[in-house]
Amino acid sequence: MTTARPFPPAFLFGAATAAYQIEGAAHEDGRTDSIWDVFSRVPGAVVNADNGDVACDHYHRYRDDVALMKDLGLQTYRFSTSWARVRPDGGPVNAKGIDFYSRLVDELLEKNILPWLTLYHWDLPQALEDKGGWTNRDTAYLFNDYALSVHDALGDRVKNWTTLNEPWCSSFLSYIGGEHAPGRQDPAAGLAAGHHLLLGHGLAVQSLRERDASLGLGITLNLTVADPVDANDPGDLDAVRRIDGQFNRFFLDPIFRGAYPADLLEDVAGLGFDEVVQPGDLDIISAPIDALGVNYYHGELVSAHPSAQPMTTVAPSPRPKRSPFPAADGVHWHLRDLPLTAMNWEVQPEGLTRLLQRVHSEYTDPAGVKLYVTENGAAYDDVVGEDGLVHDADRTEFLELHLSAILDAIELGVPVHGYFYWSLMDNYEWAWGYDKRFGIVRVDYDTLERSPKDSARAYARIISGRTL
Ligand code: IFM
Repeated sequence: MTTARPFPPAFLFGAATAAYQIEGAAHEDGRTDSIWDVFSRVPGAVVNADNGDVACDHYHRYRDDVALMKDLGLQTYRFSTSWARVRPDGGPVNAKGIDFYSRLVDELLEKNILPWLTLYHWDLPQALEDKGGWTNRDTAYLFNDYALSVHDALGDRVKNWTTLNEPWCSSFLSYIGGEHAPGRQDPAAGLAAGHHLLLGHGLAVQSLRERDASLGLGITLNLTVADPVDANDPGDLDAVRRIDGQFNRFFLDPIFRGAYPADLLEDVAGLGFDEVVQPGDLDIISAPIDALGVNYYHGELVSAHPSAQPMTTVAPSPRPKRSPFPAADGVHWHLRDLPLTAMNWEVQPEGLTRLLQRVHSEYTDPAGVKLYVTENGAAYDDVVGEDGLVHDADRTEFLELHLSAILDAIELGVPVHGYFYWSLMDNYEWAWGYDKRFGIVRVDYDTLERSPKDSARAYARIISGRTL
């Protein structure tokens, strides 16, 4: 008989979404194009040429969605605000746009659900991209202005603020890999974007802190755990170093240590990065934070040598797996003998335990920063049964395995403070359009009807029992 494993009394259970992926209402109440509206119209950029014009229509259905969260027993809800809705074209504040978030927050609080707000989940106003986007240093300062205007309206009710979601994606994947908006393919631009995103983060942390010392401020990173195919092969170890460098240390080191890693700077020498980083920037970027959000989906098994087996590829996009980072040419991904999700991502829960241990000991513990898992989830090819419901045993197992991996980390002395399943509902999965379903709630894209899957019921039981 296995004994039930309790979660710590203050552990928060939640679910996450992002503005462009669920809101729809892309042309309503003054909202103007973001880079995703424009990128999704580029032929071939997105599977089925899908876009977020309607998405899950959360903009009009948010009350029902919050009621659903309440039914599931969620304690917290992680969502993002859309810059293009709040400050269309990056210009003055749009009262109707910000009012939507104000109503959403009221609804959450009324249902006793803690709002966990992310300011930037990849939807830069296109008008700012036209001026260089994140390659333009000014964008960092405009991000700070935008953060303050969201705080003007919601600061009395929202206490947990995340500046950026996964800046690896909004810099390297977007400006070097070309796989996400704005679809550029320029290594120097990607590095500049990465730095300016971090600068915007630091500026916003400083000014929000100055406004209200009681806020919980943080950032969410998509971190990974990289392992070598052969731990005795120097080439494989170097592949690990480079992958760890671009996903983890490029972001963690400036935030927690006020410096970019020396080995990465060497790797990218000649790309003008030293001119991008201005004196004083790293002091801003390393402004103390309260919370680090870790998004974990899978780890990486890497080598300097191609895999002997034909690879199904562990692809973060509809294109073959390769690293957008300039210093990662020649890194090869290998697959372990692990189950795959519909994204072809390996199900590797123990990687989450190791990642949390490492981040805790090297970064968050010394800085006194709280650690949360702000995203983790799986896409599967859901089937609607004759009863009209989705019996997604695979997703339930994924959820339980990863919650168990978090409990393992907690038992090993890593204080993890909460978990947000990605995602509350099926939604617009970027370059995959609506093809990949991560939700614990099914969305019928014809009727926009929501129906909780078995995994939602399983999560609700875990939350109410606070044990696994
Ligand atoms: O859907 C995305 C989300 O926007 C950011 N993190 C990963 C998720 C799944 O790919």
